[in-house]
Amino acid sequence: MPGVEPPQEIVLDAGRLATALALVPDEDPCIRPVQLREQAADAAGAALGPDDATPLGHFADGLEPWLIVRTGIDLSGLPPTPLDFPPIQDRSWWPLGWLTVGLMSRLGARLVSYACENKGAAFVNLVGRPEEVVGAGLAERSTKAMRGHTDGASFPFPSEFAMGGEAHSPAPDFLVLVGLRNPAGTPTKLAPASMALDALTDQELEAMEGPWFDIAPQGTFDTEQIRVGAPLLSRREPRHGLSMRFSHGKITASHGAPPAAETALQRFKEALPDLYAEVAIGPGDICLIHNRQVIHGRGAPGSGVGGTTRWLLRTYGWMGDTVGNPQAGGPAHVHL
Ligand SMILES: O=C(O)CCC(=O)C(=O)O
Ligand SMILES: [Fe+2]
Repeated sequence: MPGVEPPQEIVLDAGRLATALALVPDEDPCIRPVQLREQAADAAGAALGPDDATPLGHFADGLEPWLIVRTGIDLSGLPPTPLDFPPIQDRSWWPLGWLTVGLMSRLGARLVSYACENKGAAFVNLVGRPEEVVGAGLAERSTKAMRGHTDGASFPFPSEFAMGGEAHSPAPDFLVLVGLRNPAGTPTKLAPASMALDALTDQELEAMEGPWFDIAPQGTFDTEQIRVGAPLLSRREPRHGLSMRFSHGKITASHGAPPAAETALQRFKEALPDLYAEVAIGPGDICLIHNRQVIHGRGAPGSGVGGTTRWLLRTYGWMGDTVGNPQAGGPAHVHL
Protein backbone atom coordinates (compact mmCIF):
# COMPACT_ATOMS: atom_id res chain seq x y z
CA MET A 1 0.00 0.00 0.00
CA PRO A 2 1.37 3.41 -0.82
CA GLY A 3 2.88 5.17 2.12
CA VAL A 4 1.63 2.74 4.74
CA GLU A 5 4.06 0.88 6.98
CA PRO A 6 3.20 -2.77 7.63
CA PRO A 7 1.21 -2.99 10.84
CA GLN A 8 2.83 -4.28 13.96
CA GLU A 9 2.01 -7.86 14.54
CA ILE A 10 2.39 -10.27 17.43
CA VAL A 11 2.49 -14.01 16.76
CA LEU A 12 1.87 -16.09 19.86
CA ASP A 13 4.03 -19.06 20.74
CA ALA A 14 2.09 -22.36 20.78
CA GLY A 15 3.46 -23.46 24.15
CA ARG A 16 2.61 -20.17 25.84
CA LEU A 17 -0.84 -20.23 24.23
CA ALA A 18 -1.51 -23.65 25.76
CA THR A 19 -0.56 -22.32 29.20
CA ALA A 20 -2.84 -19.32 28.68
CA LEU A 21 -5.81 -21.41 27.61
CA ALA A 22 -5.68 -23.31 30.89
CA LEU A 23 -6.18 -19.98 32.69
CA VAL A 24 -9.12 -18.41 30.81
CA PRO A 25 -12.52 -18.32 32.57
CA ASP A 26 -14.80 -21.19 31.64
CA GLU A 27 -17.93 -19.24 30.84
CA ASP A 28 -19.55 -17.22 28.08
CA PRO A 29 -17.49 -14.00 27.74
CA CYS A 30 -20.67 -12.07 26.84
CA ILE A 31 -21.89 -12.25 30.43
CA ARG A 32 -19.13 -10.88 32.70
CA PRO A 33 -16.36 -9.58 30.42
CA VAL A 34 -15.70 -6.59 32.68
CA GLN A 35 -15.85 -8.38 36.04
CA LEU A 36 -13.54 -11.20 34.91
CA ARG A 37 -11.08 -9.06 32.96
CA GLU A 38 -8.28 -9.45 35.52
CA GLN A 39 -8.41 -13.22 35.20
CA ALA A 40 -8.48 -12.84 31.43
CA ALA A 41 -5.53 -10.44 31.61
CA ASP A 42 -3.52 -13.03 33.56
CA ALA A 43 -4.28 -15.60 30.87
CA ALA A 44 -3.31 -13.19 28.09
CA GLY A 45 -0.13 -12.35 30.00
CA ALA A 46 0.82 -16.03 30.00
CA ALA A 47 0.34 -16.09 26.22
CA LEU A 48 2.70 -13.19 25.59
CA GLY A 49 6.47 -13.43 25.35
CA PRO A 50 9.10 -10.91 26.51
CA ASP A 51 9.35 -9.38 23.01
CA ASP A 52 5.64 -8.64 22.88
CA ALA A 53 5.61 -5.93 25.57
CA THR A 54 7.02 -3.27 23.20
CA PRO A 55 4.44 -3.55 20.39
CA LEU A 56 1.64 -3.83 22.95
CA GLY A 57 2.88 -0.73 24.79
CA HIS A 58 3.33 1.23 21.57
CA PHE A 59 -0.21 0.42 20.53
CA ALA A 60 -1.62 1.25 23.98
CA ASP A 61 0.15 4.62 23.90
CA GLY A 62 -1.34 5.42 20.50
CA LEU A 63 2.01 5.25 18.69
CA GLU A 64 0.60 2.59 16.37
CA PRO A 65 -2.93 2.85 14.92
CA TRP A 66 -3.66 -0.87 15.03
CA LEU A 67 -2.18 -4.14 16.23
CA ILE A 68 -2.80 -7.70 15.11
CA VAL A 69 -2.29 -10.59 17.47
CA ARG A 70 -2.14 -13.91 15.65
CA THR A 71 -3.03 -16.42 18.35
CA GLY A 72 -2.91 -19.61 16.26
CA ILE A 73 -5.68 -21.02 18.49
CA ASP A 74 -7.35 -24.26 17.44
CA LEU A 75 -10.83 -23.45 16.08
CA SER A 76 -11.57 -26.86 14.59
CA GLY A 77 -14.60 -27.24 16.88
CA LEU A 78 -16.49 -24.27 15.46
CA PRO A 79 -20.11 -24.86 14.46
CA PRO A 80 -21.35 -23.62 11.08
CA THR A 81 -21.09 -19.86 10.62
CA PRO A 82 -24.16 -18.23 12.22
CA LEU A 83 -26.66 -16.27 10.16
CA ASP A 84 -26.99 -13.07 12.18
CA PHE A 85 -25.39 -10.68 14.70
CA PRO A 86 -26.48 -12.18 18.06
CA PRO A 87 -23.71 -14.24 19.67
CA ILE A 88 -24.21 -17.97 19.78
CA GLN A 89 -23.80 -19.89 23.02
CA ASP A 90 -21.08 -22.26 21.96
CA ARG A 91 -17.86 -22.89 23.85
CA SER A 92 -15.77 -23.13 20.69
CA TRP A 93 -15.20 -19.37 20.46
CA TRP A 94 -15.09 -18.55 24.19
CA PRO A 95 -11.33 -19.01 24.80
CA LEU A 96 -10.53 -16.65 21.91
CA GLY A 97 -13.13 -14.25 23.29
CA TRP A 98 -11.38 -14.32 26.68
CA LEU A 99 -7.95 -13.78 25.15
CA THR A 100 -9.48 -10.72 23.47
CA VAL A 101 -10.86 -9.45 26.80
CA GLY A 102 -7.49 -10.16 28.42
CA LEU A 103 -5.43 -8.36 25.77
CA MET A 104 -7.75 -5.36 25.99
CA SER A 105 -7.33 -5.35 29.74
CA ARG A 106 -3.52 -5.39 29.40
CA LEU A 107 -3.88 -2.31 27.18
CA GLY A 108 -5.84 -0.55 29.92
CA ALA A 109 -9.17 -1.05 28.16
CA ARG A 110 -12.42 -2.66 29.19
CA LEU A 111 -15.11 -4.05 26.99
CA VAL A 112 -18.12 -1.85 26.29
CA SER A 113 -21.35 -2.35 24.38
CA TYR A 114 -24.43 -0.22 23.82
CA ALA A 115 -27.99 -1.06 24.83
CA CYS A 116 -29.19 0.23 21.45
CA GLU A 117 -26.90 -1.97 19.37
CA ASN A 118 -27.66 -5.66 19.17
CA LYS A 119 -29.27 -5.44 22.63
CA GLY A 120 -25.92 -4.74 24.25
CA ALA A 121 -24.29 -8.03 23.19
CA ALA A 122 -20.60 -7.97 24.15
CA PHE A 123 -19.48 -9.84 21.03
CA VAL A 124 -21.46 -9.88 17.80
CA ASN A 125 -21.06 -11.92 14.64
CA LEU A 126 -20.08 -10.17 11.42
CA VAL A 127 -21.36 -12.69 8.90
CA GLY A 128 -23.24 -13.07 5.66
CA ARG A 129 -26.94 -12.75 6.49
CA PRO A 130 -29.70 -14.55 4.56
CA GLU A 131 -32.64 -12.75 3.00
CA GLU A 132 -35.13 -14.91 4.95
CA VAL A 133 -33.69 -13.65 8.24
CA VAL A 134 -32.97 -9.96 7.62
CA GLY A 135 -34.68 -9.03 4.35
CA ALA A 136 -33.21 -8.44 0.91
CA GLY A 137 -31.51 -5.09 1.58
CA LEU A 138 -29.50 -6.10 4.65
CA ALA A 139 -28.75 -9.51 3.18
CA GLU A 140 -27.22 -7.94 0.09
CA ARG A 141 -25.25 -5.43 2.16
CA SER A 142 -23.69 -8.23 4.22
CA THR A 143 -22.11 -9.63 1.05
CA LYS A 144 -20.66 -6.34 -0.12
CA ALA A 145 -17.62 -4.20 0.46
CA MET A 146 -18.01 -1.59 3.18
CA ARG A 147 -16.73 1.93 2.70
CA GLY A 148 -14.56 3.55 5.33
CA HIS A 149 -16.00 4.71 8.62
CA THR A 150 -15.39 4.89 12.33
CA ASP A 151 -17.83 2.91 14.47
CA GLY A 152 -20.49 4.79 16.42
CA ALA A 153 -19.70 8.00 14.51
CA SER A 154 -22.87 9.78 15.69
CA PHE A 155 -21.99 9.17 19.35
CA PRO A 156 -20.08 11.80 21.33
CA PHE A 157 -16.37 12.24 21.72
CA PRO A 158 -15.42 11.69 25.40
CA SER A 159 -14.85 15.46 25.73
CA GLU A 160 -18.40 16.15 24.50
CA PHE A 161 -19.85 13.59 26.89
CA ALA A 162 -17.96 15.21 29.77
CA MET A 163 -19.75 18.50 29.04
CA GLY A 164 -23.10 16.88 29.83
CA GLY A 165 -26.46 16.74 28.09
CA GLU A 166 -25.64 13.76 25.87
CA ALA A 167 -28.30 11.09 25.30
CA HIS A 168 -25.70 8.46 24.43
CA SER A 169 -22.36 7.40 25.85
CA PRO A 170 -19.09 8.08 24.03
CA ALA A 171 -18.31 6.14 20.87
CA PRO A 172 -15.83 3.26 21.29
CA ASP A 173 -12.17 4.11 21.84
CA PHE A 174 -11.28 0.71 20.42
CA LEU A 175 -12.77 -1.47 17.75
CA VAL A 176 -11.72 -5.09 18.02
CA LEU A 177 -12.26 -7.59 15.18
CA VAL A 178 -11.63 -11.25 15.91
CA GLY A 179 -11.26 -13.80 13.12
CA LEU A 180 -13.01 -17.15 13.27
CA ARG A 181 -13.25 -17.92 9.55
CA ASN A 182 -12.13 -16.02 6.49
CA PRO A 183 -11.76 -18.60 3.72
CA ALA A 184 -11.40 -16.09 0.88
CA GLY A 185 -9.07 -13.84 2.86
CA THR A 186 -11.51 -10.92 2.56
CA PRO A 187 -9.50 -7.88 3.62
CA THR A 188 -10.37 -5.44 6.33
CA LYS A 189 -9.17 -2.03 5.12
CA LEU A 190 -7.43 0.30 7.55
CA ALA A 191 -6.21 3.84 6.98
CA PRO A 192 -4.80 6.25 9.58
CA ALA A 193 -7.14 9.25 9.71
CA SER A 194 -4.17 11.60 10.08
CA MET A 195 -2.92 10.60 6.61
CA ALA A 196 -6.25 11.50 5.00
CA LEU A 197 -6.27 14.80 6.91
CA ASP A 198 -2.87 15.59 5.37
CA ALA A 199 -4.69 16.07 2.05
CA LEU A 200 -6.70 19.01 3.43
CA THR A 201 -5.85 22.71 3.26
CA ASP A 202 -5.45 24.59 6.56
CA GLN A 203 -8.86 26.14 6.04
CA GLU A 204 -10.46 22.73 5.45
CA LEU A 205 -8.73 21.29 8.50
CA GLU A 206 -10.15 24.12 10.56
CA ALA A 207 -13.62 23.45 9.12
CA MET A 208 -13.33 19.78 10.21
CA GLU A 209 -13.05 21.05 13.79
CA GLY A 210 -16.03 23.37 13.48
CA PRO A 211 -19.75 22.72 14.16
CA TRP A 212 -20.49 22.14 10.50
CA PHE A 213 -21.55 18.52 10.08
CA ASP A 214 -24.66 16.38 10.60
CA ILE A 215 -24.04 12.75 11.52
CA ALA A 216 -26.76 10.10 11.19
CA PRO A 217 -26.49 6.95 13.30
CA GLN A 218 -24.78 3.78 12.06
CA GLY A 219 -27.33 1.29 10.69
CA THR A 220 -26.79 -1.22 13.51
CA PHE A 221 -27.56 1.41 16.20
CA ASP A 222 -31.24 1.47 17.06
CA THR A 223 -31.50 5.21 17.74
CA GLU A 224 -33.10 8.09 15.88
CA GLN A 225 -30.68 10.64 17.20
CA ILE A 226 -28.83 12.59 14.52
CA ARG A 227 -25.88 14.68 15.74
CA VAL A 228 -26.48 18.10 14.20
CA GLY A 229 -23.92 20.86 13.74
CA ALA A 230 -20.97 18.88 15.07
CA PRO A 231 -17.24 18.71 14.33
CA LEU A 232 -15.67 15.60 12.79
CA LEU A 233 -12.23 16.30 14.22
CA SER A 234 -11.27 16.88 17.84
CA ARG A 235 -7.89 17.68 19.35
CA ARG A 236 -9.23 17.49 22.89
CA GLU A 237 -9.43 13.75 23.51
CA PRO A 238 -7.06 11.92 25.86
CA ARG A 239 -3.83 10.35 24.59
CA HIS A 240 -4.27 11.21 20.92
CA GLY A 241 -3.42 14.43 19.13
CA LEU A 242 -6.21 13.98 16.62
CA SER A 243 -9.52 12.16 16.94
CA MET A 244 -11.85 11.67 13.96
CA ARG A 245 -15.35 10.38 13.43
CA PHE A 246 -16.36 9.63 9.91
CA SER A 247 -18.66 7.77 7.58
CA HIS A 248 -18.98 8.05 3.81
CA GLY A 249 -22.72 7.52 3.94
CA LYS A 250 -23.88 9.09 7.20
CA ILE A 251 -22.25 12.53 7.25
CA THR A 252 -23.30 15.67 5.41
CA ALA A 253 -22.25 19.32 5.72
CA SER A 254 -24.85 21.13 7.86
CA HIS A 255 -27.17 23.74 6.44
CA GLY A 256 -25.27 27.01 6.48
CA ALA A 257 -21.82 25.42 6.78
CA PRO A 258 -18.99 27.31 5.05
CA PRO A 259 -17.85 25.94 1.65
CA ALA A 260 -14.63 24.68 3.27
CA ALA A 261 -16.67 22.14 5.30
CA GLU A 262 -18.06 20.61 2.12
CA THR A 263 -14.69 20.52 0.36
CA ALA A 264 -13.00 19.16 3.50
CA LEU A 265 -15.40 16.23 3.58
CA GLN A 266 -14.97 15.66 -0.14
CA ARG A 267 -11.18 15.81 -0.02
CA PHE A 268 -11.06 13.48 2.99
CA LYS A 269 -13.24 10.94 1.16
CA GLU A 270 -11.12 11.19 -1.99
CA ALA A 271 -7.85 10.73 -0.11
CA LEU A 272 -8.89 7.49 1.57
CA PRO A 273 -8.82 4.89 -1.24
CA ASP A 274 -5.05 5.26 -1.75
CA LEU A 275 -4.30 5.01 1.95
CA TYR A 276 -5.82 1.70 2.93
CA ALA A 277 -3.71 -1.14 4.20
CA GLU A 278 -5.46 -4.43 3.51
CA VAL A 279 -5.40 -6.82 6.44
CA ALA A 280 -6.92 -10.28 6.15
CA ILE A 281 -8.14 -11.16 9.63
CA GLY A 282 -7.78 -14.92 9.63
CA PRO A 283 -8.89 -17.63 12.07
CA GLY A 284 -7.56 -16.90 15.55
CA ASP A 285 -6.43 -13.34 14.74
CA ILE A 286 -7.32 -10.48 17.09
CA CYS A 287 -7.15 -7.08 15.38
CA LEU A 288 -7.17 -4.14 17.78
CA ILE A 289 -7.92 -0.75 16.21
CA HIS A 290 -7.96 2.78 17.63
CA ASN A 291 -11.47 3.64 16.45
CA ARG A 292 -10.96 7.42 16.27
CA GLN A 293 -7.52 7.29 14.68
CA VAL A 294 -8.27 4.72 11.97
CA ILE A 295 -10.85 4.72 9.19
CA HIS A 296 -11.89 1.12 8.58
CA GLY A 297 -13.84 -0.66 5.88
CA ARG A 298 -13.64 -4.01 4.12
CA GLY A 299 -13.54 -5.75 0.77
CA ALA A 300 -16.56 -7.73 -0.40
CA PRO A 301 -17.04 -11.01 1.51
CA GLY A 302 -19.09 -12.26 -1.48
CA SER A 303 -22.28 -14.26 -1.59
CA GLY A 304 -22.94 -17.29 0.56
CA VAL A 305 -24.11 -17.64 4.15
CA GLY A 306 -23.63 -20.16 6.96
CA GLY A 307 -21.42 -23.21 6.46
CA THR A 308 -17.77 -22.22 6.43
CA THR A 309 -18.27 -18.66 5.14
CA ARG A 310 -16.52 -15.64 6.65
CA TRP A 311 -17.14 -15.16 10.37
CA LEU A 312 -15.65 -12.35 12.42
CA LEU A 313 -16.55 -11.37 15.97
CA ARG A 314 -16.64 -7.72 16.84
CA THR A 315 -16.38 -6.00 20.19
CA TYR A 316 -15.63 -2.50 21.47
CA GLY A 317 -13.44 -1.11 24.21
CA TRP A 318 -13.05 2.02 26.29
CA MET A 319 -9.86 3.07 27.97
CA GLY A 320 -10.01 3.22 31.77
CA ASP A 321 -10.61 6.97 31.83
CA THR A 322 -13.54 6.92 29.38
CA VAL A 323 -16.90 7.05 31.12
CA GLY A 324 -20.49 6.81 29.93
CA ASN A 325 -24.05 6.19 31.21
CA PRO A 326 -24.25 2.61 32.48
CA GLN A 327 -27.52 0.88 31.69
CA ALA A 328 -29.54 0.71 34.91
CA GLY A 329 -29.57 -2.88 36.16
CA GLY A 330 -27.56 -4.12 33.17
CA PRO A 331 -24.21 -5.89 33.10
CA ALA A 332 -21.21 -3.61 33.68
CA HIS A 333 -20.33 -3.48 30.01
CA VAL A 334 -23.69 -2.28 28.65
CA HIS A 335 -24.08 1.50 28.34
CA LEU A 336 -26.76 3.81 27.00
O1 LIG B 1 -16.33 -7.03 8.11
C1 LIG B 1 -15.39 -6.29 8.42
O2 LIG B 1 -14.19 -6.58 8.19
C2 LIG B 1 -15.63 -4.98 9.10
C3 LIG B 1 -17.10 -4.69 9.29
C4 LIG B 1 -17.39 -3.35 9.88
O3 LIG B 1 -16.60 -2.46 9.84
C5 LIG B 1 -18.67 -3.08 10.53
O4 LIG B 1 -19.53 -4.00 10.57
O5 LIG B 1 -18.87 -1.96 11.05
FE1 LIG C 1 -17.21 -0.84 11.31
